[in-house]
Formats: sequence, C-alpha cells, structure tokens
Amino acid sequence: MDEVKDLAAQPLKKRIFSGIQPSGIITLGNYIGAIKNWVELQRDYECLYCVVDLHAITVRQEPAELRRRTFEAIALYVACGIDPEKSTIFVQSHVPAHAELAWVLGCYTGFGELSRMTQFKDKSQKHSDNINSGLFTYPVLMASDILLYQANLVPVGIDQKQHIELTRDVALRFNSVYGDVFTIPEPYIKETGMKINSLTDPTKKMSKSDPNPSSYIAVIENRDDTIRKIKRAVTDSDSVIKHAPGKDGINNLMSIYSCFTGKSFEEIEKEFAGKGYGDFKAAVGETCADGLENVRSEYARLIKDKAYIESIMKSGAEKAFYMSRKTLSKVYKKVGFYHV
Ligand code: AQP
Repeated sequence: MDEVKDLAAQPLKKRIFSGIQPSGIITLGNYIGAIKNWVELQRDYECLYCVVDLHAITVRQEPAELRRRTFEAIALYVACGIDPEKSTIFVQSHVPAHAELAWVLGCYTGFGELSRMTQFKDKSQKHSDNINSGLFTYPVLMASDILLYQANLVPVGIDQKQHIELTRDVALRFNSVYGDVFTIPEPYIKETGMKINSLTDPTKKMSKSDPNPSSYIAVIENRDDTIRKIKRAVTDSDSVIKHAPGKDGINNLMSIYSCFTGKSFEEIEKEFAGKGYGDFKAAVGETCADGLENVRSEYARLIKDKAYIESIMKSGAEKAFYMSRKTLSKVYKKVGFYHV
C-alpha cells in the first residue's frame, strides 16, 4: 500500500525536446553542446530527440545527401547513447504537426522580432544567393517543435539561446490570449562546451556546414584525423596553457579537454604547467579520440542495420505523432478552426 502511495506521489517526469539539422556531418560541437547532454538527461526526463530535416532545407541541400544524412543522424544518436527504449527518436518531416503549428504561430510572431535574430543575419550573409523566407521564419518552426510537445527544457548550445527566448515570448503571447495552452520552456545550456569553436578560426563557432573539414572534428571520423586536426589547430603565439581573454585557440582546446575529462580549467593549467602547446595538443587529441572511440565503433555497427534504424524512426514518429496531435487539436480549437 505504501509503495502504491509512493508511486502516486512521484511527480511526472519533466519533458525535454531537442534536435540537430542533418545539414552536414555531425561535429564535436554538436556532440559536446547537445548530444552528450541529451544522453545524461535521459535518466531524469522524458526526452524527445529529433532530426530536424525541415530546418535543414532553409539552406540548399542535395536531396540524396540529405536523405543519407538523416539516416546517419538517427544511427549516430543511438551510437552516442540515446536509448530508443527510453527516449523518442524521430525525424521532423515524419510528423506533419510541426509545419502545421508553425503556420499558426507565425501569425503570432512579429516581423520585427524575427528580424532581430542573429542566426538569420549570419546565415543570410553566408548564403546571400538564397535568402529565402524559410530562413527568416526558422525560429517559428523551432518554436513549434518545442511547444508541440509541451517541453519544459531545451538542451542547446549558446547559439540557440535567442531562439528559445523567442519561443518563450510567442508561447506567453499565445497563452495570454487563449489561456494555458503551452508549457513555457527553459533553455538548458552547460557553461563548459556551450560553444566549441572552429579549429582553423577559433573566434568562430565550429559548424558542420563549414566547407573546410580541418575546421571541425566529425564525431565519426577516424582517430588519426582527430589527433592530426587538433595538432594543427590554430593557437596564439604565446606558449602558456592558461585560460585567458584573447587566447581563443587555447581556451577552445581547454574546453574540449575539460568536457572529456571533467577537469576544471585550473586543474588543466596545473597539469600542463611548464609544458608547451605540443604536449597539450597531443593530450587533447588523444583524449578526444578516446572519448569518441565507443561512439565510432557503435556507429560502424548500427549504420549497417537499416531495418533497425528504420524501425526506430517509425516507432518514434508514431509516438511523436500522437503527442503532437493533442497539442495541435487544442490550438486549432482555441483559435476557432471549425471541427467536424
Ligand atoms: N560549435 C558548437 N558548440 C556547441 N554547441 C553547438 N551546436 C552546434 N554547433 C555547436 C548545438 O548543436 C545543436 C544542433 O545544431 P543545429 O544542427 O540545429 O544547427 P547549428 O546550431 O546551426 O549547428 P551547425 O553545426 O553550425 O550547423 P550548420 O553548419 O548547418 O549551421 C544545437 O543545440 C546547437 O546549439
């Protein structure tokens, strides 16, 4: 009887939503800033992890490559430790409610609000030949991804913080008109690793769509490439291993080392006191390659099992479909759409 009472007293698990675009090979930045945290959060939260292919087409994609990368991303999620028995893993375009809710929320989002988004400004500079309206309304689609599942928490890198703030504003605005329709989400951003920078230009974020493969570590690339890229990473002319303003290259490598070893910057400084960049880079490269070893071997096994990966996509889409329909029906009713 006591056991029954205890179970009833337990609060329902809070919910998490997050996703990655299949717009390139998933990088160490995506791994440290997002996936590594997703794995830890599975223990205490009900999690939905999505491959956000609708977002990816805001930049021109080669169709066969997009299809392949979507499949690979699902395999990589599982290889990294996302458990399909615990978490819902799915592809965004398999659940139509994302696009449907985005239309509705777009009618509650200001042109001025979207114009202030720094990602839109950055990406329209990078892709000046294709500044499409999808690139502009990207944050509205992201808001519907999160709000559809009534997510409490959204684990992301720092680059996505502004989009989560917009999601909150839109949800609060909608709720103020129609009552408590949406849960107001919070961003979950870890201080260390919230922005892993490019290895060739450490003032810039590491990005999977960077045309220079030396700028990023792909999670699934071979060990020697990882070690070699870190060895060649751009650092300043000084040779002291110290986390300090202006030492972007060393700060970046220290963050990577810290994320894999759990050591603080102070501990790392002590460990490498009196040693040069060569020793430090070799240690970061080895540690990073070791930390990704299991992911790489799991991935190599999973990627050959098409039936298994597709079964994960299908059952994830079914669960997500059911949950998303509940929110979408409520929204349609609130705004006054006729139902028969
Ligand atoms: N360099 C990074 N450091 C920390 N976190 C990062 N994230 C991305 N890059 C870093 C986090 O990864 C998640 C998925 O990102 P995304 O696929 O939605 O797109 P993005 O942020 O635009 O990532 P990329 O790699 O730079 O993609 P492209 O090159 O296609 O634009 C997010 O939580 C993001 O914060």
